[in-house]
Amino acid sequence: MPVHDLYILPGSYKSLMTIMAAKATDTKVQLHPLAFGNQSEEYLKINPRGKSPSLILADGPLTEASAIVRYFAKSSGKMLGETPFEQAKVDEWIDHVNTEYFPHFNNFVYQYLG
Ligand SMILES: N[C@@H](CCC(=O)N[C@@H](CS)C(=O)NCC(=O)O)C(=O)O
Repeated sequence: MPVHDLYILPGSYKSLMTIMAAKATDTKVQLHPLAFGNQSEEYLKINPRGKSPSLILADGPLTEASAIVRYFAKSSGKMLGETPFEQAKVDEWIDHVNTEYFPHFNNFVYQYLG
């Protein structure tokens, strides 16, 4: 089983969800912690937006935490749901967290981080 390089920002919930999904799907990842802001030219080739997480695959880099989580589920066949309804329920929760929870969480966190 290949080991994928996963670039993360330690403590970030977007990175954390990919680490949890890797563990839940028994996907092997090698973590590469990044610092906040001002990423290297080398990293900007992986993710030109300079954000994390980013996953390195044989076909190229994959960014966006939800896409990475879905990739782990699809490539392992785990956590996907078996019926179309179960699969839609998985999407329902991912979409719910992305649209209803994370935006408010950001507002809350950035108030304190400045
Ligand atoms: N749309 C991206 C957003 C990723 C994102 O905003 N990552 C933040 C951490 S939660 C980051 O890398 N911040 C560092 C920076 O802005 O320099 C995703 O869902 O993966």
